[in-house]
Parts: sequence; structure tokens; C-alpha cells
Amino acid sequence: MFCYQCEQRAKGSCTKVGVCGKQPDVAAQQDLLTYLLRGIAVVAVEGRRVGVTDIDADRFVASGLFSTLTNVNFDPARFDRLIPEAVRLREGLIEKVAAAGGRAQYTEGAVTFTPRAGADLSEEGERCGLTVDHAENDDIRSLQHTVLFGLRGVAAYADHARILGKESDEVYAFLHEGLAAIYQDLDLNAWVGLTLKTGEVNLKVMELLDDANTSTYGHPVPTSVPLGHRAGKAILVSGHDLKDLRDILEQTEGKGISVYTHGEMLPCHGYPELKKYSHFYGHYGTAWQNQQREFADFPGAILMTTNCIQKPMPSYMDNIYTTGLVGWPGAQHVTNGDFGPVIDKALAMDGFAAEEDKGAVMTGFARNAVMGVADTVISAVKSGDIRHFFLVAGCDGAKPGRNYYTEFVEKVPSDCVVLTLACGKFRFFDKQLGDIGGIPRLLDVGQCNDAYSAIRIATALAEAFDCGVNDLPLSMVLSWYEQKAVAILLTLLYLGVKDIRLGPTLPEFLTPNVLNVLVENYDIKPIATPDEDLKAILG
Ligand code: SF4
Ligand code: SF3
Repeated sequence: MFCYQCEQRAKGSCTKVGVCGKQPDVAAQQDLLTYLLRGIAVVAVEGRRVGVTDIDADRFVASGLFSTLTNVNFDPARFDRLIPEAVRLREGLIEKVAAAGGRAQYTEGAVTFTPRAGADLSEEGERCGLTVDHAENDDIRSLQHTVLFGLRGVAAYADHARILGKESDEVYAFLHEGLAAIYQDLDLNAWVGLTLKTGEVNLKVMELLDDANTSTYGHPVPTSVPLGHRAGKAILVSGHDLKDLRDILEQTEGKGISVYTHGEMLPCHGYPELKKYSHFYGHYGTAWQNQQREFADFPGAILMTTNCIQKPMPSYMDNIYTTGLVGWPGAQHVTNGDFGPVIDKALAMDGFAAEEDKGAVMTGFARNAVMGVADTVISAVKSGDIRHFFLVAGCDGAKPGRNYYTEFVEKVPSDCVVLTLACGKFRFFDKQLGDIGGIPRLLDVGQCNDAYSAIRIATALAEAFDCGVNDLPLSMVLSWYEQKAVAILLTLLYLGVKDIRLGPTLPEFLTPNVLNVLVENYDIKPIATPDEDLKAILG
């Protein structure tokens, strides 16, 4: 196996087994699925040329790419079903495109490759690894992989939005265009262009998702979320999917079960259409990489939606459930939004014996809430009460170097405001940083899925001060782990945001030359120490 798509990779890359727990057979299946998705994409690009689109193929490419994102699907049986489905969709699309006057014959390997009948799909996948059909030039291949990993993030957001009924042909068309591009003879500059276009399309899909979330559940409002629990039966919902949570809340109404969020579900407490449920109580635990310890102590059923699942420990294997694209071999999978098995399990378990108060945190400072107090924020900046904003955002992870983000926030001077989003916030989410003239110094904008909201806040501030985002008293200190973060980073580069500090390490898939392009054009830099970085930013 060869995988280096996330920040957790072994030295250089994972070649024997994934640090995330991905086994070589699943890695090969994911490579094979990715290869077949490229094939569908080549035909879909030709199809659009002759006026043919196929919504099933479009959706399949998005959900297939999302299935290969870090910490989503570890179950070989699921890939055994996805792979033949990819071949079936590809062959059907070839026929439709040919019937409309498009190409009937293809030479691209990803279109002509079909797993041998009866063959082990992981063995077939070993012939379709991440470098097959890619450029020999290291820098071009680096950008080809950057685009692929960025597309996985775009696809995740497209799938999230589709679940709430929002789709965009422009986004689907670009997933195909980006996947098919390795079969075009593009030079380095063209690949740089495609990399930035990935960021541009990601901005569009994030806007679509923001619209999907806010039009379905309302705009988040500042909300205090208990970190303790009530006595009684309990369900814990992790991941990023708002609809799964809403379905759980509806299906548990009146059953005497309290519903808690875990990880990236914390900001769900701010949505009016979710917070209205009285049994939607509080938040349990911290970021994804602590789940094995935290889940073992949870006395109820646990539901994993989207990323990031880790290998379930035997102590809770019996009470953890997956849904949607998430999979772990042996974990029970629920489909079609019917959470009956999860509810039955919660009712059969002990639940919390007694109430416990562990304080509370605030969430719900998404764009609408922050822009609602824009006048106060602007006058605080003009009067000098607020000196600087920091967006300390991105993924959490297991590496010790990530303490940087905790220390950084602790050391931010008291006349500065910290905006945050995504699971990296769990390094500091419960710190009491106080307020500046009634504006909290720590503002949780939401999930990684809500990066669009932070971008809108930054552009609104820039408009108010009649300057560019780069001229604002705003610095971005980001952490990455998986491919949603790659897509968001590409969006920030597309928007021309400069001077980003990125950690805890830089992506392995960027060659020194590609990195130089980023440094020269965007002044992107690795994090140093909190003291050095704060001094460099604030002087
Ligand atoms: Fe390794 Fe990350 Fe790939 Fe998992 S997703 S195999 S940890 S590089
Ligand atoms: Fe976190 Fe997985 Fe990236 Fe959603 S939950 S930000 S890592």
C-alpha cells in the first residue's frame, strides 16, 4: 500500500498499514475505487461535451471520493459493493454518451480497466495505485495528488449538501474535470491553475452547504452547551451530519433519552431547529483522536456519522453504530435514517447514574451571529479595544506538536479575539478567555464544514474597513489533518489569502518546488513556536 494523504501518515507515507488503522486490503480497494471514479469522470467529461449528464454517476463519484477520505470507511465489504457499482455506472455512461454522438472508444486506463471476474478486489487494486497513469515529473505528480486530495474534500462537502437537497452541476462537472485531468498533457502552470480551481469550486460547494444547513435548521445563535450530563439513558452523536442528528432527535422524542454531541457535532447546539428539542442536552468528550478513551466511558449508544471513526475498542464495539458512508468491520451499520437499533441499545444500557455539572462552553458564532454585532466589533477595532483577530482553526490529531495550538491561544494577548472552527478547537474550547466590551474573546464559528462562514466574516470585515482581507488585523493559524482541510486551504489560496501559518507539519505530498511556489506567492509558512509566531504577527 502507499498512502500519504493525511497529516498522520507514517514517516513519508503509510506502506504497511495505515497509522489511521486502514489495512492494506482496504487501501488497495480504495485505490481501485478511485481509479474507477477517474474512469467515470473521463466519460462524464465527454458526456457533458455532447450534452449528456448522469446524476447517478455524479452522486456516485462524490460519495465514492468521500468514502476514501481519511477515517471514513474501513470496511472491505462495503468497497466490495462499491467497486462493481462503479464499473456498472461507467459502462452505462459510455453507452449513453456514445448514443448522443460522443466517443465510444477510450484508451485511458481508468476507462478500460475492469477487475477480472471473481478476482480478489484488493489484489486488483494493487494494480491501480496512486501513481498509475500519473506524471513522471515529481512536481506535476505532487500537484495531481494535491488536486485529488482536494477533490476528496470538495466531494465530502457536495455529499453533505446533497443530503439536504442541494446539488450543483458545476460542482459535479468539476469533480469529473479534476479527476480526468491526469489524462491531459498539462504542464506545471496548468496544474497550479487546476489546484486553485479546486479551491474556487470548494468555495462554491461550501456556500451550497452553508445554504443547505441554514435554510434547513436556521442560522446558528450563540448558545451555552453543558459539558456534563443528566441522569438517565443517553445517545452520543459524532461526525458532522446534521440530518442524522435531527433524525435521532425526532426519533427519540418522549423516550426518556438525552442526546449528546461529540467532536464536530458540538456546533449543532446553535441551530434553532436542532436546539428546540428539550432532550438535546450537552456535549461529551473532545476531538476524534480521544474517542477510544472517551467512548469506553459513555454509558449509552454511540452513532458515528461521516469522519472521523477510529478502531472501536472491544468495550464499546457492541454499542457503537455507523451510518451513511462510515464503516468499520464488525460495527453495526444503520441505513435509511432508521435509528431504531441505536435507540433500542440506548434504552437497554444503564445510561448516566447521576447528573454531573462540568461547566459549559459557548458555540453558535457563525456568520449571521457575528455580522449581527458587526457595528460593535468595528467600533471596538477603531477604538483600539480589539487589537487583532486570530483564526485558530482546523483539524485536531494525535501528534504531540499540536500542543502548539493550546499554548498559542493561551498566550494571545487580552486585547485580541480568537475565532475558531473545526475539531482543532478542542485543544482550547473550554478556556475562559472573557470578553472585550461584551464581545467574547473566543468565538466558535462551527465545524470544519463551516469554514465558509469564517470566510464571510473576514470578507465582511474587509468591506467594513474598506480594505482587502490581507490588510485586516487578522491572522490565520491553521492545523490540518485530512482532506477537507486540504480543500479549505486551497480555497484560502484561491482567495489570495497570504501569510497563513500551517501546522503541525506540512503536507508530505507537496514537493519542495511546489512548496516554494506557495511560499513565494502566498507567503504560507510552517508554525514555529507560539512566542515566535505571536511576536512576528503582533510585533
Ligand atoms: Fe496513513 Fe493517513 Fe493514509 Fe491512513 S489516511 S493510511 S494514516 S496517510
Ligand atoms: Fe476534525 Fe476529523 Fe478535520 Fe472536521 S473531525 S475537522 S479531523
